[in-house]
Amino acid sequence: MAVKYWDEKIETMELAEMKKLQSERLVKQVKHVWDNVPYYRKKMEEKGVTPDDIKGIEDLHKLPFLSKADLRDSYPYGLLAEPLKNCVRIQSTSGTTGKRVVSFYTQNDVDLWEECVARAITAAGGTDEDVCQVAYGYGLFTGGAGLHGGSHKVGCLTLPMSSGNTERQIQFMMDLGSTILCCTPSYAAYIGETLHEMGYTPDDIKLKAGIFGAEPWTEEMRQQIEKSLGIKAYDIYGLTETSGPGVAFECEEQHGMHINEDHFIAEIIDPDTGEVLPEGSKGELVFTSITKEAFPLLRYRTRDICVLTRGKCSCGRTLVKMTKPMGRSDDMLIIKGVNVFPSQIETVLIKDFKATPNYQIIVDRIGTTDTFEIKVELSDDMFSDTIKDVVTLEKKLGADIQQILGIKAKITLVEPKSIPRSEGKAVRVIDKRKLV
Ligand code: DLL
Repeated sequence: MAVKYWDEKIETMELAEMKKLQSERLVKQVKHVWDNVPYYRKKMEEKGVTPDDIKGIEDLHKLPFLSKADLRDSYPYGLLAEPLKNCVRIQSTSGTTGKRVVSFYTQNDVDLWEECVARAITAAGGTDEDVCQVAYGYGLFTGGAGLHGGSHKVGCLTLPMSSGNTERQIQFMMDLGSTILCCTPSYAAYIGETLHEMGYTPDDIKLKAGIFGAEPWTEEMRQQIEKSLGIKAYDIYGLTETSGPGVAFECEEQHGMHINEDHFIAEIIDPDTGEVLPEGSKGELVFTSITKEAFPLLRYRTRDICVLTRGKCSCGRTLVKMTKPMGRSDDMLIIKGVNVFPSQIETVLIKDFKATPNYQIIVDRIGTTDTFEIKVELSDDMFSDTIKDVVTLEKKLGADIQQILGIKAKITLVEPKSIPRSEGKAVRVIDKRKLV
């Protein structure tokens, strides 16, 4: 029988009790950071705060924020709170711009990270009877290591596939009877596509669930993946700075992700002013790690925009929920003065046009004018040799995008399979303006 929770006591804890636990851990953590991280201590001193001022979570707002710029300034060891001899692992971002984010772990940090991921796998219906295929990239990226560790913790038979070699993924999936697939949603869509191309249907595989994250994906994309693989697709969220995947996870309700609040205190702030916003407001997500030993970031600005909601979920968990990130406060596109979130475009493409989730948004600037092009890959069904059909479809798509965004985009329909597939995070946006 499926087990409902990995850690029932924590996952269903009453709010008052959770706040008490968070307060105790926060007080301890602030002292740990003050004593061991001169970089953050200086920031606290500049703000006139000492550990004595932090008596519980009600004082959290007094602490200074940390941002990616701080991580860059203190790269690589400046925010480390433990002697190197106590650290057993690093993981890092795939960052293509600036310096990479490097996160450090003690053995205890690794254990707690795996606990968080184990909760996510359990919430997706995973038990020690499952065969869990991990197709996130292994190596420095936290996806492979995180899901791998969580899968072991749950006791699943773990297939450390890493990403890539899609036909072999499918072969293993069939031969070994994988029941859970973990990878980025774009890679899951590609695996689904390849499965069908190889002449199989979901009936030929045993998959029942997928745990997908690391990049934005829409409800429409969820439905497509669920259909092509015959599974329930669950979202998982996290970032290298806070260990990796498993900061938040979806449950059977598939409506928002529960945050592992006993390890991470979440706040929503106004990204422009830094003011803490009331529950239910849309704003930038900020995390404070209250149990990490080696790399305990306090009030770290994620740049992810979302909404937090509290209230008992139908799954019985009381952990606060975050919506899917709705974009980022730093890379939301502003095209011709209009704020554009790639997810809005994806919704039109998939929901209204049943297009494949393969598209690219290309933004450029000629003189002082922004150009905005969306390349959309046709599915085999939509593909037509008649120029007239293609033009009609381009026009219709263009009109719908304009209605949603308020600005015009040049729509270019391209042949099936002509947009490069991703085995990791998909590259959806090419903003050439940044290169100038
Ligand atoms: O992507 C960790 C991860 C691995 C999460 C596997 C889930 C599964 P980073 O490479 O540091 O870490 O990227 C973190 O990715 O700030 C979000 O903007 C984005 N992100 C992560 N999960 C989701 C998600 C990993 N479920 C950044 N939905 C974060 C939307 C996500 N965006």
